[in-house]
Amino acid sequence: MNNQLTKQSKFLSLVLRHKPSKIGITLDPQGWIDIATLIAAAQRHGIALNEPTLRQIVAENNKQRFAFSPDGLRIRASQGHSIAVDLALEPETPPEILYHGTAIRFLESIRQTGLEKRSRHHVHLSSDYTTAISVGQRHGKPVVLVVQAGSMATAGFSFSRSANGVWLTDHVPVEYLAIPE
Ligand code: HQG
Repeated sequence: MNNQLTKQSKFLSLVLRHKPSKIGITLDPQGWIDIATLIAAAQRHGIALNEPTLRQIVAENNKQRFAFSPDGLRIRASQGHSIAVDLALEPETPPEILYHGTAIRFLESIRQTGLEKRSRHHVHLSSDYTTAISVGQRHGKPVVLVVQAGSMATAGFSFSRSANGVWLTDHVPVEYLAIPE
């Protein structure tokens, strides 16, 4: 993805996850916005966005962060919101093990309270170790925690999976985490 597209993609993350008011739009309760409305609002605020560019961003985004509605008329972020949206994801049975990448400096606090959702709507978990490392790296020296997701599900904790394959849950208590010393 070239620089211009990456910039537009970051702008989309901002308005579709965190601050739609920045360009005067409102998302529906499931986080969707009409593509034509989004493009017009972006253009009014000096962001050169058009439909082909939007389609390219959705197709090429490295984490598949955005998705079109089945009728192709609306777009939303697949996960990672800080504003209130209900993605209406179905609960799904997770694999036995999931991974959470974080920074070493957070471990002491995580040992006290387990994994919390912080400013997001869920705790984000990955099914592969490599993804977890790169998620953790965003915060500092990375460390990967192993989550006993299968045991959590058996104990009644609910999991769902976003359109881009991120596993989501509300809280991971310490007893389901392997935390390195
Ligand atoms: C940490 C990216 C102290 C948690 C990624 C994480 C992901 C605690 C940070 C998505 C804690 C929150 C989400 C506790 C959790 N004490 N720290 N009790 N519980 N934390 O960014 O999981 O690029 O909100 O370990 O790929 O890093 O945005 O969550 O380090 O899917 O598309 O608090 O964001 O995707 O950080 O990342 P974040 P995350 P995008």
